[in-house]
Amino acid sequence: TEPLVLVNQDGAVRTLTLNRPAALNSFTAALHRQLREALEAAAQDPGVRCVVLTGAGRGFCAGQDLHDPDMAPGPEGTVDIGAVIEAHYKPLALLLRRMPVPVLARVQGVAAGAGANLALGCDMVVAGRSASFIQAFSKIGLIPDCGGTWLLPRLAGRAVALGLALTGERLPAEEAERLGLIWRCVDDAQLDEAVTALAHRLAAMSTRALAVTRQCLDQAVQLDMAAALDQEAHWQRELGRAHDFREGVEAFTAKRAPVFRDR
Ligand code: T3D
Repeated sequence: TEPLVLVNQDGAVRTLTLNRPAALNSFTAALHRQLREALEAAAQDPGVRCVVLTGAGRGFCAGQDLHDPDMAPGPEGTVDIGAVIEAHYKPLALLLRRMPVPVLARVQGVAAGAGANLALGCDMVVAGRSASFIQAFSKIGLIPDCGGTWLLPRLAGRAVALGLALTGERLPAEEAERLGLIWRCVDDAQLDEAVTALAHRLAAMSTRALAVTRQCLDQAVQLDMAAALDQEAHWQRELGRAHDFREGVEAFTAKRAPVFRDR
């Protein structure tokens, strides 16, 4: 049987492709398991310095598979969605946030429900012009999950976050870029080139510094300024002792390209 996550390695860039195109790459328990395994394998592999997450076919990911047996009502006529969240969406959102390498979402077509928040939970999102993001949850009586309640107000502010989450409206990629939800919207024909170039650029940088940067930014939004400055001092001290800082300065002085290795 076809794997539900395709894994491709190009230099130091590992691309993970959600592979249930007939169901717009919506999540089943099996897809969750394979994606987590693939992310964990990438995290542990020193040859990986950037991960690209994308979807096969015409969509990125339509969120939870609403036809999955996990969604079938139990004896009392209700569905234990909490169990699915605890088992799958929570660990996935945290795993993404803690990856030791930058994670790039390449979004073609629709990213809906948890699929939208999976993309928005990546470090940078590059989307084709025909892509769109849908906080579909309110339409089926749920709230944004897979980190959506945390991500949306931080990415776009309260007014936009609530507008998107309450209406469940389709947000075209161009608008998503304008609102600051994603990094770039590019012409569909340029998507592969743009993602490949950015991924290799990130892969050549100091992986450790990039991972610490994400961690510090995420922490700092919850800190007062003095505490954020303490955090900067702590990590700058750590990174200042590491190989990559010496290499970066040496390369700059010698006017050559740096060769980073800390991860
Ligand atoms: O456990 C929990 O439930 C908690 C977790 C919740 C997290 C969530 O993600 S909740 C939100 C779930 N997702 C949605 O509500 C989105 C549902 N899908 C749609 O609204 C539309 O499909 C799209 C807007 C995403 C795309 O529309 P369109 O017109 O481009 O495509 P389509 O024809 O609707 O879908 C194409 C096929 O994919 C179709 O199958 P078919 O008829 O050709 O055999 C459709 O049923 C299937 N599909 C799309 N989304 C899902 C799906 N199958 C299962 N689950 C889906 N979410």
